[in-house]
Amino acid sequence: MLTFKSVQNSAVASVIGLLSLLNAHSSQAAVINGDFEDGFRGYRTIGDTIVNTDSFESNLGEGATAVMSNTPGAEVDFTFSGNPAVATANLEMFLGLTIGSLRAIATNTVIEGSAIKQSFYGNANDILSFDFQFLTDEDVSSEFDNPRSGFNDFSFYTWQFSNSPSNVFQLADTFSNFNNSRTPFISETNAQNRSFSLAQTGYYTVGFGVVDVGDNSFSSALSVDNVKLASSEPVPVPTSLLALTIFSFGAFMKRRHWQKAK
Ligand SMILES: [Ca+2]
Ligand SMILES: [Ca+2]
Ligand SMILES: [Ca+2]
Repeated sequence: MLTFKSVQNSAVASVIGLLSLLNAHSSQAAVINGDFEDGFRGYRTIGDTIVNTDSFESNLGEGATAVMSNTPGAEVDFTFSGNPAVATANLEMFLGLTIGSLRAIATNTVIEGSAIKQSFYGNANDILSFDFQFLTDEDVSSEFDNPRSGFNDFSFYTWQFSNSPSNVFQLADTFSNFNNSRTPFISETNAQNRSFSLAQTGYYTVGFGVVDVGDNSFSSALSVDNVKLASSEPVPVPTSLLALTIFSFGAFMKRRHWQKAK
């Protein structure tokens, strides 16, 4: 039997239902903890990775930044996290890359490295963007030895749609433009921004990493911050949901009026 109370409850339930649906949609279509202010919450990591707060001064981003490094090196038995960089094949498997993908964009054999990744739900045409900086102890200046392709450490990002093979793109290598660094590394690039557009709607995994090339010495690192997913257009509310809510409110008001008249 329809009572004032039951109509009222159904109207309230519809609104709550609509709000929770909208909320579920917006939290899915987002990157979690993109500014790393909550450590590595929302990410998976492999190798030597830390969330840097103030242990070394970086001009990248604000507050905490993610740092991946290919330490240790043969010359210094040191890692930032206590976990050493991993072999290239392990890195490729972690990132969903086919074996040999990193060698294919390198100037020599890829030895070892570290990475982080996060999976998220995105809509077609959403833009994923992030800030990054590449740091290295390799020779990068023409005043010294010049960068050498045999030891051309590099940083990269990956994206993977659903279970398809991952795609890898280089961010910076030892042939990039460098400044002296105040971090534990000798040289650093400027902070830069990179973005890419999602081709289709669904689950994606974005990854960031750095590798040693040629040998396992003279370390490099990739620092990342402000990972963001921006919608190219507002999420439309399904018309059937709106209609249901309006109908429920209508029924509620009508019933109320009828009860008053009685
Ligand atoms: Ca940050
Ligand atoms: Ca190394
Ligand atoms: Ca190196």
